[in-house]
Amino acid sequence: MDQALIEVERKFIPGPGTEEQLQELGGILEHQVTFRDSYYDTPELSLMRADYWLRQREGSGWELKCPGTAGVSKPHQEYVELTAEPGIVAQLCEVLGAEALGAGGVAAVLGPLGLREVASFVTKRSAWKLVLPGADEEERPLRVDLDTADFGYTVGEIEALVHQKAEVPAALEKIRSLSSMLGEGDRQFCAFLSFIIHPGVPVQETPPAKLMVYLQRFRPQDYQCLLRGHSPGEKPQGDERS
Ligand code: V4E
Repeated sequence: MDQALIEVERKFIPGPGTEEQLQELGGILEHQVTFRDSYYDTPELSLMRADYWLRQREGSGWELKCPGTAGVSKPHQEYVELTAEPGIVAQLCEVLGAEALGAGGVAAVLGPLGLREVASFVTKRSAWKLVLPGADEEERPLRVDLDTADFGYTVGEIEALVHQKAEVPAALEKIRSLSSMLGEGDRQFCAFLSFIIHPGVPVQETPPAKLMVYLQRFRPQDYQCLLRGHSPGEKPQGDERS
């Protein structure tokens, strides 16, 4: 795996006052950008079920998010993001149990690896950076993205980038601290949960990723398979229907 930063991140539901709160806390709006993400996987969703997320982001190229050590049920997540195509291809071959493929880039291995587009949507993003009040000025800032997807879902994400695992607990503490300062989101999230959760679907501690909401809305069978950890077409355990 190529030298990569560890992303420690936590999502929240922004409220109408979130941007003002960020400003009051000394946050700086770095840029506003609009981009399309197209996600790829096998028909069995082999990547997503293993917590690998392959996408082509307009303006950035190919990206593969690989799982870190934090479990998906924790309120924060750790991922290593690969952006160099040879590293992505090598990792894809490993996860999919395929023989190493030549150096033709990601697009060239989609067909041979059975990968096709499973989701595509546009995001409008306001990207903020912020050093928490009272923190050392030299400290690496937290990043806060406020995203609105073209299918009508808004979500925020607080992210810290660290070089080593040992730095994760401190990064997490800062994320928690900012998250509670933007605390209104928790109440909104509870209301949001009661709106989206179906009976029998496990309650998540953090708001869902845009992709998960997309799959829930537009590919509900794939979404259920992902939540339940079996592949599409496979009968879920305990499901006696023929
Ligand atoms: C990691 C992940 C997904 C891929 C998209 O990641 P996300 O952080 O939502 O991307 P984005 O565009 O909002 O931010 P950026 O990458 O620009 O910083 S989709 C779902 N997950 C994780 C996940 C999971 N494994 N299981 C469940 C139930 N939810 C979420």
